[in-house]
Amino acid sequence: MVSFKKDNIGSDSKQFIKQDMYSRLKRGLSKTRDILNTDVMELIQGQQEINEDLLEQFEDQLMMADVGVEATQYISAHLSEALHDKKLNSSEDMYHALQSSMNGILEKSEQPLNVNREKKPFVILMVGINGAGKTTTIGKLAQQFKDSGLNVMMAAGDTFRAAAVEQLQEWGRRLDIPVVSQSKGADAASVIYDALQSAQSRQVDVLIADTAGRLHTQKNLMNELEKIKRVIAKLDPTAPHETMLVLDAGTGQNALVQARHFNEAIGVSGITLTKLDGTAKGGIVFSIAQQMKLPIRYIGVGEAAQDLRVFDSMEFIKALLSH
Ligand SMILES: Nc1nc2c(ncn2[C@@H]2O[C@H](COP(=O)(O)OP(=O)(O)OP(=O)(O)O)[C@@H](O)[C@H]2O)c(=O)[nH]1
Ligand SMILES: [Mg+2]
Repeated sequence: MVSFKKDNIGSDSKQFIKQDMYSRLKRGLSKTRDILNTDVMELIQGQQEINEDLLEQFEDQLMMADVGVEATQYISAHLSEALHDKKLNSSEDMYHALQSSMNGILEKSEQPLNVNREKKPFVILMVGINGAGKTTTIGKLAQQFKDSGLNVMMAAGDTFRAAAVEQLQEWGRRLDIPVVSQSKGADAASVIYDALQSAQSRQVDVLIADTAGRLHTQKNLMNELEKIKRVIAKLDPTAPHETMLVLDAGTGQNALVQARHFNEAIGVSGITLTKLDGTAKGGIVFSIAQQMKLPIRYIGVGEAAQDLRVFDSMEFIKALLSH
């Protein structure tokens, strides 16, 4: 197993990088934070006391940020109970109660992707609807893997969209990482099969395979993903080691529908939620965590490679509540 930390830098620099990363995360979540109007402190400061009215007002804001009915109810019940037990006497109390109820929903989904180095290669298959951020996430991941010393290869399995192959090749050039491709219109399963063969013979650590965007309702295209999985398994019965569903957080509750369909059709082992920076619907993370019970591997909070972050429940909540 590999953890992606740089150990060759001093502790001051490490602290600086950590703070910089945290402020990037905070900036990325600002639209959702605005909707939640939490700064919880601000919300509370405008009121005389923490009472049922205040909690109801907050419940509305959770719904507006796409936290979803069930997750909102869970948080509200937790806060109401604390109020009833006279445990909400200050803004600090409110902050801590909120943090702990939110963490109650998210912590189980905090399961970072561990690249097993014994697999040569460890195969990651990226799936999702059109424009979710698959190819960009592949580029960002490839960069992070490479920076941590892994030997990476990419497979241009999107043979459908014009310019999809070029988009991945551009990442390959930029990062100096090989990209296995065929011409547009080729069979996606065959491209990925070739890439896996090549990665095996070169003892590559990680192979990341792109696929064309598809709607979860398009049965024939979902069958194609199944075929890709079958073909990969011929070369390595344990592969793919990760089937990563990429979801655009901006699609809000629809992301949940996508997650259900993709999971039923092909089995998803991890989720990446992209574009949290561009949306006020960041509460969808809570819905996904509560309803899907799947690992949330990464969140995307911007365009740069370092804006793809390993999902950390408490860090996410702190950035959202801006304490
Ligand atoms: N702001 C922001 N933009 C992102 C993020 N992730 C992806 N994008 C942008 O979203 C757009 C679509 O990304 P792609 O990676 O091409 O999406 P895709 O899923 O591969 O799309 P198809 O190949 O058409 O299915 C691009 O403009 C990306 O730069 C993110 O976390 N934040
Ligand atoms: Mg793409």
